[in-house]
Amino acid sequence: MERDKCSPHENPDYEKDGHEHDHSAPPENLRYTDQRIFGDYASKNPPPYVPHPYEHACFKPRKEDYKPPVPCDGDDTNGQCGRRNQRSLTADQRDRLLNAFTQLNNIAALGPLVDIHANAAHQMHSNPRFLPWHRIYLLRMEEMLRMIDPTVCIPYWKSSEDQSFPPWLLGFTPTVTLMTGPHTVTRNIGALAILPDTSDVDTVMANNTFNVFGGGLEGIHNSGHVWVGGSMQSIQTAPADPIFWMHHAEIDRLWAEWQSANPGENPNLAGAAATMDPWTENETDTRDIAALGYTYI
Ligand SMILES: [Cu+2]
Repeated sequence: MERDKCSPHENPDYEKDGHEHDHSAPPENLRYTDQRIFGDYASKNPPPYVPHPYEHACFKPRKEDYKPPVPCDGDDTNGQCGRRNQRSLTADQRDRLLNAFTQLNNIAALGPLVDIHANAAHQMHSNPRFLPWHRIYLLRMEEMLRMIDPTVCIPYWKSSEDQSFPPWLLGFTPTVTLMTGPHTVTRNIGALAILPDTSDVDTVMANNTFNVFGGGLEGIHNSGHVWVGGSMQSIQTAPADPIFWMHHAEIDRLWAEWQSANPGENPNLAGAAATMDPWTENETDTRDIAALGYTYI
């Protein structure tokens, strides 16, 4: 696949050829064993004991200090994970999200998930795998967050409307241990790109074939990555910043909205390219977010 690494901008083109897909084995991940989350990366030779997130979170507060979970506060999500606009989160919901994120990082479960995104073998960018692959990726992250705190769902950052970085995240710059070593999140907000606005999003949403829509939405997504800058600008480090997950939830939300308006328009993927490696889901498994267990509020 020929790509000009020097060009400062690029509009993804899903019609171009050259996204043939093979399943070469990813490097084995010796740090974590949960095959459901880490797919082929999970260690085949697990160390004698690896704490499960549930077991790890087993300190219990005194009865009078216990804060009960708040799974349903008026929204009827039919038992589904209700992903909310980050702007509407309560202080408690923000705390719970950042706490779960921090705990995942502390038990060394976050770094390996970031490392999956660093492996271009999964061909999850600049082709029709982009949306379905990241849908599963977010779901795996959400499953892990919910092992720590079952009230947490990934919020979305509607950047086309909120043209600013969520202020409550500005001071949160975790250090995540990656394959390449520790990485502390940095940002360079607004320095290198303009953040697409609602008219840009509307233009993309108006396309009615998957390839034109998908390429357009990925382009909007790319600009958001560069607008945040720093860690978010690099494919190897972006998921270490919690804004990555909220940015992708917004992209996923837009796709879900587009799917409802364009039934039957799906990514054209077959054979190995249709498997969302390192996980086992097929493209067809990614079409219905309700079946995957979440909804956008
Ligand atoms: Cu990505």
